[in-house]
Order: sequence, then structure tokens, then C-alpha cells
Amino acid sequence: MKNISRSGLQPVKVGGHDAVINLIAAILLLIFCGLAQAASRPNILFILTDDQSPFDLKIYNPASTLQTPNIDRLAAEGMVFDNAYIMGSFVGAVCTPSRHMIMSGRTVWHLPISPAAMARGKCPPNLEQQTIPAVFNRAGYATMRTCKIGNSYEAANKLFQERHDATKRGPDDQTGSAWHAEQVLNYLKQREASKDTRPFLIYLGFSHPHDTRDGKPELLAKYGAVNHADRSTRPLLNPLQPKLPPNYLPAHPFRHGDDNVRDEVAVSGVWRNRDEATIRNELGREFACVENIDIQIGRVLDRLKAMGELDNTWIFYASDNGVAIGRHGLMGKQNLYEHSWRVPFIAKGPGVKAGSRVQGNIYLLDILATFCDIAGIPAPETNEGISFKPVLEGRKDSIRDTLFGVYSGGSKPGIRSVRKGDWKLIQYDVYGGQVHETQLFNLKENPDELLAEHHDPKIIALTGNTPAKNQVNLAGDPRYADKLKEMQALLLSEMRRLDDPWRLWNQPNDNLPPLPEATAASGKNKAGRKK
Ligand SMILES: [Ca+2]
Repeated sequence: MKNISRSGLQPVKVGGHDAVINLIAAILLLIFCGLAQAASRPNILFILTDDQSPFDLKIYNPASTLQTPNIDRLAAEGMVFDNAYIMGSFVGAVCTPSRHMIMSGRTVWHLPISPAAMARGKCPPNLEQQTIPAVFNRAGYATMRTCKIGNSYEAANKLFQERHDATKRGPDDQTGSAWHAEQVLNYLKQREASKDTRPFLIYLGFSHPHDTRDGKPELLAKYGAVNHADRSTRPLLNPLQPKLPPNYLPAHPFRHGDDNVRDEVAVSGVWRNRDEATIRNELGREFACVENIDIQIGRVLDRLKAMGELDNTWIFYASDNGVAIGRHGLMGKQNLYEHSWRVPFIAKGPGVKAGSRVQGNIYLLDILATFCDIAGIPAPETNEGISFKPVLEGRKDSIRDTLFGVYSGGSKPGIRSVRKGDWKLIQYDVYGGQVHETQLFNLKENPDELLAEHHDPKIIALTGNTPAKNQVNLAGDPRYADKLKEMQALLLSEMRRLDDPWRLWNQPNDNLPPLPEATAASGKNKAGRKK
């Protein structure tokens, strides 16, 4: 009889008996390869903090006094991403869409909670079955999660095989970040005791440094801060407190779109105050909380090392969004300056070049595709993210040219941003057309997005930072009129490509159907005013 060899090219003649033996051998080989692949699948430890600006960390801001030896070591042994972003939010609780995007790999207007997305067929039903825990459960991984409760993607969260969620923002080990680490350490102990050899995916989410930033006493003392809770007084200045950031302002120069959101008015210890002592004390609290997170990460990494798991474990460190804390006169993350739109992102794993640094140009929504890629699992068809495995392998510096951001949790259509190379555009169309503002920055020359207000001698005296002449908003500068036009065209094309349901005052309306009032209002009322 005629048969085809496994090379698929040469017809060979073999007897019937030989053919059966060959078939059995081929099947055994396939089974063996499959088992070998399963056994060599890497573990994944995904560490996610809540509300952390990249500029707190020394790896992004060498002037920072924050001490994070374990995060620094991850960076030294792994890869630091300079351009990692969230795609944004349509509600005040930026965490919520961000965590939906992380879990599902969907873009911002294509989530189950995006305005009118389900009704308009922009998001498939039962998306939770295509999220990180669902995909990795099906692939034979052991999945475990600890994180805060709320402002998240509950339908996906509950699919982790083991789950210990609680919001822990207290000042001691039982009520603070140590609790989350403890859940992972317990899980690893059980894994060892039960001789579970499946690869694991652990989602280690911390509730801090999101406010209330109640730091541990010894760490607060280190950063000269107190857990200030008395509305009738201001905290005292202390030389150990972090300095004011170079882009600090006592107020934002114009109404940016959501100036009554809880982060801007109701953070305990800050409220509406933007004086130097309040901001520096709050930054000290932030640093105390992050250093505690760093200590907890160290405990988990030590345990993995002792178990002999560390070499086969990918570790990713990120935050679900940035935060302002006094930068540009803002407190929260309901804006699109770099401190809030960007996030810290570090990756360490088998084959990653130690101490490497890349642009990346990634969104957090690329995580699902990347996790699948490094584990050898096909990404679900619903995924819209791009795997950045080629970046991790040193074959590419970035995976896209253009980055889009939205904040429309306050007045509509809200704020939009677009970045390409060194150039960034932010447009504000807020308060029913009362505010139309445009900002154009060259981030290479003006990384802190300094404005004319930062050139005020009173501000310079406070921050100690004297801006260069060109470190301003360049939107009104005729020398950059062409660049402005180019960036505005890019913003419109991104809004069209990503199904943005709104247009700004200076864009064609594209005959977009109006959003159902109920959807737009429910987003604002249910989530927009909460943390
Ligand atoms: Ca958050």
C-alpha cells in the first residue's frame, strides 16, 4: 500500500503491519511531546498594585526617595517598560474598566460595561469565559487570586480556582498589604504539601497604595508622614517627606472635566487641600504603602526561590492606573497626564535580558495575549490585545506606534489623548461645551508636561524646579501648527478605529447615534462617584 511519511513529501511503501506500528509510534510521540510541553510550561506571577504613578519609583524617577529594593531587583534582573499605558475609562472608577481590559484583552469601548457596547454588538456575550482565569483553567494551569474587592471584573474574578479577596488598606499586617502576601504564601505551602505539579498562574493584587493610604508606623516615620485624618487641621511639614513633584500646582489651570469626583475632593487626609504640607505628607503616606508592598513582594519571591520555582516563573509587575497626588493640581487618576495615564511595568522571566529597558508601547490589555503566548496557549478569539513576547525576547522595542487614551467619567465627551513618538496631544471637551482645551507636548523635551503656570516664580520657589523656556503647552505655538494638525488627525482616526461613541467639538460628528441616556447616566451614577 501507499503511505505518506510524516515529512509529508515522499510517498513510501510499507506493509500493513509496519503502518500500524508507525501509527502507534507517532501517537506515542505526540503524547510524549504534549506531556513534555505541559511540564515545561512556565508559572506566571502577576503583581498588580492599585493607583500607582510610575514616577514614584526610582526606576522611572531617579530623584524619588522611595526605597523599593525588591522591585528594583526585579528591574535589574528583568525588563523595564517605559511606555506602558491604560486605554482609559468612561467612569470615575478608572480601576473598573482597566481591570476588565486586563482580564479580557478587550479595548476600552468593547467591554461588557462600555456604554451601549452590548446593545450595539461591540462585545460578545459571556466574555468572562474568555478571560485570564478561564483560559488558563482550560489549559491545565492552577489559578489563584488575591486582590481588593470591588471596582473590578467580578464575573472573571470568581473563575480563579482559588480566591482570597478582601480590601486591605489598613496600617498593620492583618489589615494591610501583608495579608495579600500571606494568601499567596499559604497557597504555595498547600501546593507544596499536595505535590501539585501543574504550572500556576497567581494574580497577586494589592489594595494599596490606593487611598486611604494608612501606612505602617515605622514606614510612615521613615518618610516623615502621618496618617492624617483630621479635616480641621493640616499635617505638618517634615524634612523627611518626599519633595513636591516638579509638575506640582496648587490648582489645575482650568476645569478639567471631573473636578468633583471623589478622588479630587474626598481622599482622607487631603480632601480639597493642595498646600505643600498636605501633598508632601500624602506622598510620604504613598511611599510608606509602596515600600510595604515591596517588602511583601520580597517575601513571595523568597518563598518561590526556596521552592525552586523561581527560574521557571514569569513575574510581571504593574499598576491598574497611575495617580496624580498633587501633580498639575490634581489628586486622582481622572485625567490623561503621564502620571495618571501611564503605569509602571516590569517583566522578568526565562530568557529576558537582565537590566534591559524598552519603550514597549503596550497597554495593560495586551497582558492576556502575552500570557497566552509565553505559555504556548492560543489567545481567545475575543482578544484584541497584541502579544509583546517579541519585546520580552529582545526582538522588538515596541509593538505599536500610536497610543490612545480616554477619560470620560465626568462630563461628556470628556478628555482624549493620543501619543506617537515624542509627541502627545490632549483635548478636553467638557462641561457641556464650556471648556474646550488643547494641549500639545513634546515628551522628550517636556517629560513632566509642564505648563505656563509652572514658570510662575512662586511655583518655582515651592518645587525648586526651573522649567526651560520650551517646557510649556505647545498647542498655541505657530511653529507646531502642522504637528498639532497631524496629532488631531491621528486622534480622530484612533477614535474611529476603536469605536469611540463620542466626538469632540472640533471633529466631524460622523453621524454617530446618540447613546441611550440610561446607559450614559448609569455609568456616571453607579461607578462615577465612587472609588
Ligand atoms: Ca486603581
